[in-house]
Amino acid sequence: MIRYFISDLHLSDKRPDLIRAFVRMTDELIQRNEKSELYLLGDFYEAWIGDDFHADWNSQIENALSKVSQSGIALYFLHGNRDFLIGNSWLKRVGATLIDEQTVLLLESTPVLLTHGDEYCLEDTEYQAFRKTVRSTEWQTQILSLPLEQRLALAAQLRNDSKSMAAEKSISIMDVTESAVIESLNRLACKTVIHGHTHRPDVHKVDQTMRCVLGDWDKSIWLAQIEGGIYTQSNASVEDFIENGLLSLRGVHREVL
Ligand code: OKV
Ligand code: MN
Repeated sequence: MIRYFISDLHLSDKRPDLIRAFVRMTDELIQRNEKSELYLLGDFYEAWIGDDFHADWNSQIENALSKVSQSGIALYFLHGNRDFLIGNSWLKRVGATLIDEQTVLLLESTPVLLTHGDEYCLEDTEYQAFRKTVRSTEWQTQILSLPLEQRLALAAQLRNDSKSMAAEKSISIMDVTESAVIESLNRLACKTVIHGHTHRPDVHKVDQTMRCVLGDWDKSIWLAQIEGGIYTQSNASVEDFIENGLLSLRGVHREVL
């Protein structure tokens, strides 16, 4: 069994190259014909404004995901801070199963925590307040009742706000508070966490715990996998990947769980 993990693809009409790379990746994972699972750990889209949104660029993505689930690869999704409005219609369309914001995955007998990771960015109190609002069902119900055009405009507005705010914030404020992650791991009796969000791909070993941070798709694409108790994280430039696919991936971390 191979389990694949990706996050922070930020797919949108602005990045047809990333869409091509993603479609190529799914095609190759299907061709491999192994028993496998694919985990989408948040911010799969740049901004999801509701399952009633339809566009050609997104049909390609949904078709690719449908083929994955129909091929027998179990597909799992958890919400990020940009695609928290993904709902049951989308999940059904692509054949994905929604998993909790914090999910403990049992690998043989090793528990591994899966999460997007933004809930651990505690130094950014302004962000945590914003998060609390947009993750509330009241706010989401209200937003989803707006016409699509208004939701598009609101998402663009919020993205601009975020860009100007991020420019004023220090680099460290936008990273996770490591002690909070470790606390979570202890509470959930896990020694390993896989998360994204921070765009700082790495593997951190602290206090006998391992924090595997997935990479964001921008200049390069990233894929992590766990097979036979080994965690491997690899990347390739977008151009290389579109040209040569999985063969172009270079490992940057290989760790025993
Ligand atoms: C992060 C903050 C924006 C603070 C909006 C649907 C909706 C997604 C969104 C787009 C912008 C969040 C998700 C971001 C942090 C902000 C503004 C203030 C205080 C919609 C889907 F509702 F409009 F339809 N957004 N982003 N802020 O850029 O990540 O931290 S964001
Ligand atoms: Mn994120």
